[in-house]
Amino acid sequence: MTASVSNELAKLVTEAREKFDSALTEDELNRVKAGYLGRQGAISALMRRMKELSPEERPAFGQRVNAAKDALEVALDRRREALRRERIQRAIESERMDVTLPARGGERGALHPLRRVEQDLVGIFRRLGYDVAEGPEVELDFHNFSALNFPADHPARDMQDTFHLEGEPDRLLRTHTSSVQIRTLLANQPPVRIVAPGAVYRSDEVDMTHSPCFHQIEGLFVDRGVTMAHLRGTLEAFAAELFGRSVGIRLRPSFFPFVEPGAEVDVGCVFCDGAGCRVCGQTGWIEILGAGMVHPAVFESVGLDPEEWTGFAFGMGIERIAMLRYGVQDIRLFYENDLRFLAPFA
Ligand code: 2NM
Repeated sequence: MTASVSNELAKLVTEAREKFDSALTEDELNRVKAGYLGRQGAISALMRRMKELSPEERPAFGQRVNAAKDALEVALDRRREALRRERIQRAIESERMDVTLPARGGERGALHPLRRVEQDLVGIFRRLGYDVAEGPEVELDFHNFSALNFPADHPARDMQDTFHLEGEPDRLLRTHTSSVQIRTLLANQPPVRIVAPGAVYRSDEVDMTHSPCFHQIEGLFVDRGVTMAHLRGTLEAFAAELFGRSVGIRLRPSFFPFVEPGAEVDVGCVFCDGAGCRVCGQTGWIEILGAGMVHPAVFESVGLDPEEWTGFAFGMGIERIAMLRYGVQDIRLFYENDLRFLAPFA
């Protein structure tokens, strides 16, 4: 009896080990384990047959069964660990990815064409030695008009032309970035060389070339002994950089309250080389900016002596430059965020 039960035990251990080793998954291994080591398993069944043994034989048999159980647990653990490693290895293989591949899907963002032109213009002036200055879009009347020599009855100060803040007679949306020039002159002793890019607001009717919010970049150079010749040289250098080659410029007398003399500045048409075409309206010239020598009254309103200090200033619309550069006919396209328009700039 002892011998046959012992034999069975040995056979059982051998057979269980084989089955453990041939289990292909951790689930299968658990099922196989239950068949041997579970309550209803073969080892428990063998234990129940202990009563067939004589009392003297039982302790030794019990020990052998326990030893067999321990051996099976060890075999089980080993196989379980092997299966776990295989599972992880398979996951590593099947989920392997090349993190250096470019991302799929999604669209790449790009600078808005107005921002790109703004950055290019700022870049040109930085290389000419200018710093960039910024100021608030909601301004005081003083910075936007009074200090710039706009008389009290100037039409730009009318509600019709400028956005005023309700119930705040002194506050408005800046109509040009000249307000930043004033702030800079109030805060810094000359020499001052700055450009002020940014959004400005005018109560215009919207059409192909006008928008109530548009963008400007204005420049200011103040030092002792600054002349119109410096202005002209600066604008020639700027135009050459902007169009990538030397282009003629032309100054036509014009009026701005904050300069004297003032000028509108044209560049030789880069589309027809001055011969006359649709872009330049057959004139051979394209107007791109306004400029002039800083008015003595402006110096006085920021506490600088106009006998000591001189300067020039200029300003241009970023939309206008972008429309020329990219051949855009309608300013509204810049504000609609229609990707059919924007994507080609990316
Ligand atoms: C322009 C045209 C002419 C200008 C003048 C000043 C300041 F503050 F110095 F007086 N800032 N910007 C100026 C002069 C701007 O834009 C068409």
